[in-house]
Amino acid sequence: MNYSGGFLQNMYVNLLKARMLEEKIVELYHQGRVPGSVHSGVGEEATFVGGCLALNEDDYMMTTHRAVCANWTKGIEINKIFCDLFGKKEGTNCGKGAAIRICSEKVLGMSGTQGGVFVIATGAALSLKLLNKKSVVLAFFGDNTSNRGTFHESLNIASLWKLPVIFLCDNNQYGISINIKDSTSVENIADRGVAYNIPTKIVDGNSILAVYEATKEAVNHAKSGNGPYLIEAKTYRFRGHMEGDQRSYRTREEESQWMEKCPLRRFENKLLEQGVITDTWIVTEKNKIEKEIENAISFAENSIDPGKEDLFKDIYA
Ligand SMILES: Cc1ncc(C[n+]2csc(CCOP(=O)(O)OP(=O)(O)O)c2C)c(N)n1
Ligand SMILES: [Mg+2]
Repeated sequence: MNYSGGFLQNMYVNLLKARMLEEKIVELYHQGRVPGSVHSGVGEEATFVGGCLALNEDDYMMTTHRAVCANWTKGIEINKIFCDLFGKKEGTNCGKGAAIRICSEKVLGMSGTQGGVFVIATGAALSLKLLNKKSVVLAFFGDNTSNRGTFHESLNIASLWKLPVIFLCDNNQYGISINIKDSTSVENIADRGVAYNIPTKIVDGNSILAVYEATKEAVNHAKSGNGPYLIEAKTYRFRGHMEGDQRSYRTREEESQWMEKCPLRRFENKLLEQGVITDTWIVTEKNKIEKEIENAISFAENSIDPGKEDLFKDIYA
């Protein structure tokens, strides 16, 4: 497909923002400034950002513990993202849910138990259908989470009822320390869609354009009333399952082979070759993003913690 220079520049800026945010979170964690744990998405940004950019403003998204950057792409203010990361009252979850419960009207967050995403996203898609709304729900999930029963139940009912939900798997090859080959009965997560009569697509998860185009196709499919779609984006997490993980279950060679396919570097080189961006332009954009991130960090670090009075607020019972 042919895209305008402006479109590609915007896509690049979103990808760069995602990388800089993910790297900053890791840096802050190792300085002891992020309470709780960090599951870095460095290396997988093309999947998260590419999927998100294929949505319209009125579409919904559900993230994973590794897709913090997608919240920024989907329009949540960076100040609020850092407030959530630091457990501050002005966060989207009032400082009570850390990174995994960042949410907005259009971001339905994630479920702390792996696999909750499928049922929540399918339920949200059911309500969209009943309310006759033309929006879709994009649900990100990890490869190993497709081994949960909720995946199978949700794909079945979503297909039967033709619900507007897109299941987008970031297949980073691992579930904590287990390689997918040792945990999963199929070679491709996408193969599982066949059992539920759901169209599928496997894409290079380190190519932002490939993920964007597949998700656009899935969005059009769902919005035309044809029901769900399953996309598998093959990618890799550059860091451990969580910060502190020594990665003794895989080799440094395997890691460097994947780092050669860095999604940011690849897209950047392509756009430089095409003359869509220049080195000076990149430096200017990086400086702008760096400032935006630093301002958000100081905003969040100077914000107040939730009080005792907030403890029982926003609880559904
Ligand atoms: C029901 C449930 N079981 C186990 C866990 C612990 N857990 C957190 S992340 C994770 C790995 C998930 O792997 P994958 O879906 O591939 O996502 P990735 O971490 O690779 O992004 C597990 C087992 C959990 N949160 N919920
Ligand atoms: Mg995984």
